[in-house]
Amino acid sequence: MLELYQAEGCPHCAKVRDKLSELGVSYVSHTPRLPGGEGGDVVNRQAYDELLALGDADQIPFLVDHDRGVRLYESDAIVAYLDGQYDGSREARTTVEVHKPTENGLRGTVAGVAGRLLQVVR
Ligand SMILES: N[C@@H](CCC(=O)N[C@@H](CS)C(=O)NCC(=O)O)C(=O)O
Repeated sequence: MLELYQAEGCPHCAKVRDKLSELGVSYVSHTPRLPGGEGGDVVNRQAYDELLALGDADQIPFLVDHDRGVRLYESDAIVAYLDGQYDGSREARTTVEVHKPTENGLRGTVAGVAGRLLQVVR
């Protein structure tokens, strides 16, 4: 199951929603807060607390892929990840490279796009 923390009016989130629609992938949407560079008003306290607990930043979009144990920020990285993992018409070409854990947790890159990969469980 995929869960997306996002907001209407956030152009980065729209890119991810568009990709999910294009691929026909179902997902659960959460709107923790309104969009905005400095962070908009919290509109769903539970979703907001989840975002902070599952991620490491108050930033949207944020994708959680429960089936693959992946948590990811950065819209371009999320789009590349979805293309690689969920486009059945293409070869799965996303490679997940996990670097050494740092004090900030696991860091990595997805499909060559700088993203922040928080967890991979295989
Ligand atoms: N580079 C990020 C930018 C995302 C972004 O700026 N999101 C805004 C909401 S529209 C946000 O969460 N800003 C708060 C922050 O970055 O701390 C992406 O492409 O996902």
